[in-house]
Amino acid sequence: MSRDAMRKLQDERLRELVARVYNNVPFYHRKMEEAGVKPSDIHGIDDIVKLPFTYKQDLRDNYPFGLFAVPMKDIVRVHGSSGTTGKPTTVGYTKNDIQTWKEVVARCFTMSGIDSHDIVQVSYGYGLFTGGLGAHYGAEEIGCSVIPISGGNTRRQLQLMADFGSTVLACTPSYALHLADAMSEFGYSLSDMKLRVGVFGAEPWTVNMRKELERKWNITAHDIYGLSEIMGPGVANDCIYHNGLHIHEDHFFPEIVDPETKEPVPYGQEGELVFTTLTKEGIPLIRYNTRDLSSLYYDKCECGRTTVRMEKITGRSDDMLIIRGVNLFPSQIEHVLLDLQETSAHYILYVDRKNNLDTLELQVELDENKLTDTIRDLQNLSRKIEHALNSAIGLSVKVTLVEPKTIARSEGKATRVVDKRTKE
Ligand code: DLL
Repeated sequence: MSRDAMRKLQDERLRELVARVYNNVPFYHRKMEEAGVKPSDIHGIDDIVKLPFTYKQDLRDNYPFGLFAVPMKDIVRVHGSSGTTGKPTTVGYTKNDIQTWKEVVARCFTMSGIDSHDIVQVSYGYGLFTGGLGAHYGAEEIGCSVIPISGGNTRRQLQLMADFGSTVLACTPSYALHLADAMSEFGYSLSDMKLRVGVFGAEPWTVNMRKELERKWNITAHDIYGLSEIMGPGVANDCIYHNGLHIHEDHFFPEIVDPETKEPVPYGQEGELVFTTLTKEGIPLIRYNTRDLSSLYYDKCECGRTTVRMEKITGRSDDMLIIRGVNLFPSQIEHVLLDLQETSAHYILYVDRKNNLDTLELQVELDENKLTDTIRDLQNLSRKIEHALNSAIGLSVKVTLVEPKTIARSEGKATRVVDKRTKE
């Protein structure tokens, strides 16, 4: 689709959406009144900036179903977040929403080179989390054979992967790493597996981690992005050129805003990613601020797709650590570690405050194939990592090397940071 045709479609869809939420969702009616904007003020997509933002707190305040735009009889599915940080947030889907969701995940999988010949092992969790069912419906839509194994039970994952000849693995990148490392423990090797593609997402991961997973599994790995508030997995995905993630902007209109001022940023600049769900019926969201940090590019991709691309997520604005005044994202640590290729990719960062000074300790597991017994080797290795981290992030980090398999593995989203500082 040409950019002009896409704009036209977005113009129409936004107008229709704004009228719909104004009439059906008291929360949006009120917010628009407060902002002094009426549906008749929205002529096209450029007018989106007149509309108020929506935040996670708004979903919490209207828990569970207060933002739904249709009666419950038209809702066919409910998903939600785990609610580890406060009340859970809930989202509802109509039949049409499920159809759209299938379609966008199918596009993501197609972009990853997957077709009806593939056997897709869905190792994202099934349940209120959107990963499992989202990937499942999308893969079925393109005619793949789906193995709905869900997350966890690593031995069984590997056994079925070998026995069924799974060609695609869909799970979080941290779980894909764990599964790769667990192969030898359970008596499997790459030659037992037919895997060729990974579709990984639900948590931030670096380009270096992609390369590591591609090497360990001998696959091509793709990045799938999404969030339950907007739909679940399937909002965007990278194509074979891995040059950013193509956003399905006929359904999810993206903007980037400054994290402080919430004003739109200049073209190509990083900021918070904001989405408007142009077609969603169950719980349409206007200018939902994801807090995910990215930037947008509208030029045509080498693959031929004309849809806007978002840069791989570097982290969330609320995940940014401020250490002795320096901004730090956990992904920067991962980047350095995987560049060095001297340890495993399993790590955890402890942040503390001693005598009013922030301290950083990085625990990282030794690589099983590069174990050493000499204390000098270990000391040299920690110093090498400390040095590399210091020059990359400008902070001193105490590196503690730990034995393989001592850092807790995650079957879903990994915990990479433990911040022990008391919040002031
Ligand atoms: O994680 C949906 C999903 C499932 C996406 C499976 C991809 C694959 P939530 O649990 O609502 O939904 O969490 C959404 O996870 O705002 C990001 O911070 C993060 N996230 C999701 N995908 C990526 C990704 C699912 N590819 C939150 N890269 C989002 C970086 C991601 N972060």
